[in-house]
Amino acid sequence: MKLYQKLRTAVPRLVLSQEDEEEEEEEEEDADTPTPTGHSRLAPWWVGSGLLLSAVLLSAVTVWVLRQVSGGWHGPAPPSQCHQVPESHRFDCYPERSVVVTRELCEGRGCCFVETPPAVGGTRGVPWCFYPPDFPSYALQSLNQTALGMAGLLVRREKAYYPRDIGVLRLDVELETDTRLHVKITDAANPRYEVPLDVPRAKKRAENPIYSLDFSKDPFGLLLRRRDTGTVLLNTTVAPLIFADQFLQISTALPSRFLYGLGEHRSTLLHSLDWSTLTLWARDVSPTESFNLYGAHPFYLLLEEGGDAHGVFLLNSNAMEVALQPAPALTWRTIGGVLDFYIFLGPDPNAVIQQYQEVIGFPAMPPLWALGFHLCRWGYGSSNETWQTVRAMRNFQIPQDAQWNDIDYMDGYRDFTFDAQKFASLPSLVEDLHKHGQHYVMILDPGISSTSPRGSYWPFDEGLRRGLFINTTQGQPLIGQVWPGYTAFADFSNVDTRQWWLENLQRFHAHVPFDGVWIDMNEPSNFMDGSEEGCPPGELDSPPYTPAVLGDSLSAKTVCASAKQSASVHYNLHNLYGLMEAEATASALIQIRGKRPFVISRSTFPSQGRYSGHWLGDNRSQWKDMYYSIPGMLSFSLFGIPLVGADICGFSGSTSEELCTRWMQLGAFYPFSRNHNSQNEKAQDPTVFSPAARTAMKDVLLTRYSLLPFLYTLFHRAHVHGDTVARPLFFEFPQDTVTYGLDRQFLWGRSLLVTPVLEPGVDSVMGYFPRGVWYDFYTGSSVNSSGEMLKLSAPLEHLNLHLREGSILPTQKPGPTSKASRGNPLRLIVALSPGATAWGDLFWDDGESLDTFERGSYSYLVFNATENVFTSSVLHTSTEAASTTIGTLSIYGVREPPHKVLLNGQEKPFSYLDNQVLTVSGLGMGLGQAFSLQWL
Ligand SMILES: *[C@@H]1O[C@H](CO)[C@@H](O)[C@H](O)[C@H]1NC(C)=O
Ligand SMILES: *[C@@H]1O[C@H](CO)[C@@H](O)[C@H](O)[C@H]1NC(C)=O
Ligand SMILES: *[C@@H]1O[C@H](CO)[C@@H](O)[C@H](O)[C@H]1NC(C)=O
Ligand SMILES: *[C@@H]1O[C@H](CO)[C@@H](O)[C@H](O)[C@H]1NC(C)=O
Ligand SMILES: *[C@@H]1O[C@H](CO)[C@@H](O)[C@H](O)[C@H]1NC(C)=O
Ligand SMILES: CC(=O)N[C@H]1CO[C@H](CO)[C@@H](O)[C@@H]1O
Repeated sequence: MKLYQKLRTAVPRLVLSQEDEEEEEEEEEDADTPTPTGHSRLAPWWVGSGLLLSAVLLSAVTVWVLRQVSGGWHGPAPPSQCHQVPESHRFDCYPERSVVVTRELCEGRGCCFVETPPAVGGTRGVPWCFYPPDFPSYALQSLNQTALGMAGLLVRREKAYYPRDIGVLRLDVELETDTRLHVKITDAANPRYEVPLDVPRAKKRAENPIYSLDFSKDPFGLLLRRRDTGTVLLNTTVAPLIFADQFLQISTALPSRFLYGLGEHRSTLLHSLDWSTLTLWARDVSPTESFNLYGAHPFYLLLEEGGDAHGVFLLNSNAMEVALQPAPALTWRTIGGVLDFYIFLGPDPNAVIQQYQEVIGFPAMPPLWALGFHLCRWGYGSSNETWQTVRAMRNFQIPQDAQWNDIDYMDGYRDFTFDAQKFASLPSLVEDLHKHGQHYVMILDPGISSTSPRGSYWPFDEGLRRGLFINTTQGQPLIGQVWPGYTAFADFSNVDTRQWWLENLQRFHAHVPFDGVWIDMNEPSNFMDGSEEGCPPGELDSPPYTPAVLGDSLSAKTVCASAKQSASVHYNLHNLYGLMEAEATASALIQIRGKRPFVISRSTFPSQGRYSGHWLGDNRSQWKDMYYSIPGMLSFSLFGIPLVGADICGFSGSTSEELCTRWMQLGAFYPFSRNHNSQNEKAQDPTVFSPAARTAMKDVLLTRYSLLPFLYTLFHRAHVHGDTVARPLFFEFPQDTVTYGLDRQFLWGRSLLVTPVLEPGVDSVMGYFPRGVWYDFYTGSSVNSSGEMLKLSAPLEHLNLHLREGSILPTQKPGPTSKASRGNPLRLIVALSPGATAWGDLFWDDGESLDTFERGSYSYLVFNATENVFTSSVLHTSTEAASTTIGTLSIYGVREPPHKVLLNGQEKPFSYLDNQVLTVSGLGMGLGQAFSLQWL
C-alpha cells in the first residue's frame, strides 16, 4: 500500500486542452513520480489554492499535510467495530473485480474484512471487505450562504487509497426550485472535466422548497428530507465520500426499496437491491442481464412509503457503476468528472420525470409519420426485394408509414453510398414511397471507411482533410474496424464535424431523398478492442479502478479511452457519442428537409430525447425478450426518450407465427413501432404469415392507427410538459403498492391499459386492474375492480386494451398510412367515471412542420363530460383544423338509456346498447368548432 501513503498532487488530468496534451502523454503510471512543476496548473494544489483559503482552513490543510508526510495512514480497523456493522450496511471497500480480496489487501485500505457465505444467483453478495464506521472521510468547513444556496469546503485529513486523492473539495448547493435541489462537489483548486450539456440555471433561490437540507460536518454528509412527511431521501453519511482524480464515490441510504431507472440495462422495471451492480458505459452487445448496454442514464426514480416519489440525476458522463444493497442503500462510483447531482422532489412520479426533463430538456415533437408502423430487415437482397415487401403490405392493406434499409443498401457497407447494382432502383423506391404518403429511413454508422482509394470516397478524404476524426494519442486518426473494414470515427464533439456530416447527408439526399436516419453502432462500436494497434499504456486506458464493464476494459469493443476528441478525451466523452451524433443528425435533417427530423439512435445519454428516439437493440426472437421489451420501454420513458420500442418479432433467431403475432400486438403499442429482423432469418413481416396471423397483425395495426390522434397528443404533452407516453402503472396509482412491481402491463398516458400475452400456448392472460371502473376498449363493457388480478380472455387474434374511467380518447378511422388517416373523421371515446365525468384532450397540427406549437400553428381541444353533458372546448386553433371533423361520440358507462340526445341544442339520432354504450354519429363538427352534446 505504499503508493497511497505518499502525498500526490491533484492534477486536473481530465481537462484536456490543446496545450496540455503533451503532458498527458507523458504522465506515467507510477504514482510516486513527481509531477513536472513549472506549469502553474501542475503545482502542488495547496500552493495555488492556499491563497484562496481562509487562514483557519489553511492551518487545517497544513495539519493534514503534516500527518500525511509523517506517514499517518489509517491502520486496520478494530475487529469489534467491524462485526457491529450489519451485513446489509456493509459498503464495499474493495469493488475491484479483477482481484480476489484478501484480509491483507482489505486491511491495507483500512477496511474491515469479514467473510460471509457466498451469494447465490450470480451477484457478489455481502462484501467481505467494507468500511468501518470511522473510516476517514471529508469534513465540512467554511459553509457560506450564496445567492442560490450555500457553498462550502470539504477537507480530508487522511488520504484515501486511490492515486491523486483530492484533499480539498468545493461543495455548492443550490435550491433551484421548490422541488429541485442541485448539489455539486468538485476539486476546490483545479477545474475538472464536466459534461458539456446545456442545463438551465436558476436565477433566484427557491422560496418555499418542499425539502430541507442538513449537513453532517464531520464526517461530511448530506441529509435531505421531504418536509411534509419528514422522509429522509438522502443520507450520505452511511459510507465515506471518496474523491480521487479517477475514483469518485458517494453512498446514500434510500428510504425504500422501490428503485427504478439507471439504464441502459436489461432488467425488470423495479431493480433488485440484493447486491446488484449496474454499470454505465455505452457498449454494443446483445441485451443481456447485468451487462452495460448501449446507453448511459445515471438517473433513478424512487417511490417512498406512502407513494411520494423523488428522482436523482448524476450529471456525469464517465464510466461508472451504481451498487445497490438491501440496507436499502446505493453507491455511485464514477471514474472521472465531478459529482453533480440534481434531485427532484416530485412529489408524484409524473412530476419527478417532468422536473428531470426541465433539466435535460423535453423531448422533440416527432412527425406524425414517426408514429406509424415501420418495417425493416437486415438481409433485403436488393431494393427490388425491399420494394416487393412494400407492395405486399399495400396489397393486403396493412398499415405502413415507413420502409427502412439496414446496411445492405450500401456499397461495401460504406456510409453515404448505395449499391449501384442491387440497389439501383433505390431512388425510384423512395419516390414511390413518397407518392404513397410513405417514408424512407436508412441506417448510418459513425465508422467511416478508411481504405477506399484516395479520391474515390469523399466522406473519408474530406474528413481527413478537415481533421474531423477521433485521433490516437499520437494525433493520427484512430483506426478500428466496423462493417466496411478499417474505419476512422467521426468526432461529433467538433462543430466542424457536424458541418461535414450535413454535407454528406445533403450529397446523399440529392440521390436518395430519405426522410429519417437510423444511427447505429454509435457507442461507438468497434470490432477491435481500442484500435488496430490496441491502446497505449496509461491511466486513461488502464485507470486505477475500472467499473464492472463487460470485457473488463474500457476499450472493449470500442475505441481507446485515451483517444482524442475535440471537446476532451474519449475517456470522458464515450457515453456522449450517440447523443452528439443524434444532435448532428437531427440538425442536418432539419436543414435538408425543413421539417421535423426523425432519428432513431442505439446509444443514448440524458437529453437524447431532444434529438432522437431509441430502439432497444439487437435481441432474439424469444418470448423472454418480448417481455423484457416492456421494462426497457418504460425505463426510457423515465429517461425522457418517449419514442422507443424493441424490434418487433425479435431481431436474431427465428420467430414463430405465434410469437410474432403476440409481438406485433405488443409492438403496436410501442411508441416507436418497428418490425425488424436479422439477415439469414426467415422473413417476419406481416405479409408472410397465414391469413389468420396476418389478419390479426393487420387488425392490431389498424387499432394503433385509430389511436394516432391520442398517441400524437401524448407526444405533444411529452414535448411541452414532459409527460410520459408509455407509462408504468405505478405512475398513475402510486398509492397502490401492487403496481410497484408491474412490468408486464403498461399504460398509454393516464388511461389506456395494455395487457399483452407474453407466453406461448395460452388463450388467456392475467392482468392487474387498479381500483376503479375499466372499460373494454373495443366494446365499452365495463369491469369494476377493487384492485384485482383478473383473468382476461386472449385468443391469438386479440390484444386486451382497457380504458380507465374518467378519460376521453380521440381516435380516428384508420387508413393505410398516417397521412391517409389524417383526413378521416374522429371518433371520441368517452369513458365515464361512476360520477359520470371524464376528461381528455387533442393536439392537432399538419403533422410535420417545425415548431408548430412554438409558432402557434396547431389546434388544441379539451373535452369534458360532466352531468350528462359533453363539451368540446377549442383552446387554440389554426387552419389545419378546418379539414378535420369530429364524426362520432361513443360514451361508455351511460347507466340509463337516454330518451333524447341534443347536439348544440338540436336533437340527434343515437344508439344505446345494453352494455351502457351510447353512440352518436354523423356529428360533422369541425375541429375548430366548440360544441356540446347532452343526453337526457
Ligand atoms: C466563506 O466566506 C469566507 C469569508 O468571506 C471566505 O474566506 C471563504 O473562502 C468562504 N468559503 C467558501 C467556500 O466560499
Ligand atoms: C444517517 O446515517 C447514519 C449512518 O448510518 C445514521 O447514524 C443516522 O441515524 C442517519 N440519519 C438519519 C436522519 O437517518
Ligand atoms: C429491379 O426491377 C427493375 C424493374 O422491374 C428491373 O429493371 C431491374 O433489373 C431489377 N433489378 C434487379 C437488381 O433485380
Ligand atoms: C486529429 O488530427 C488531425 C491531424 O491528423 C488534426 O487536424 C485534428 O485537429 C486532430 N483532432 C483532435 C481532436 O486532436
Ligand atoms: C369540466 O366541466 C366542469 C363543469 O363545467 C368543470 O367544473 C370542470 O372544471 C371541467 N373540467 C375540466 C378539466 O375542464
Ligand atoms: C443475441 C442474444 O443472445 N441476446 C440476449 C437476449 O436476451 C436474452 C435474455 O435476456 C439473453 O440471454 C441473450 O443473450
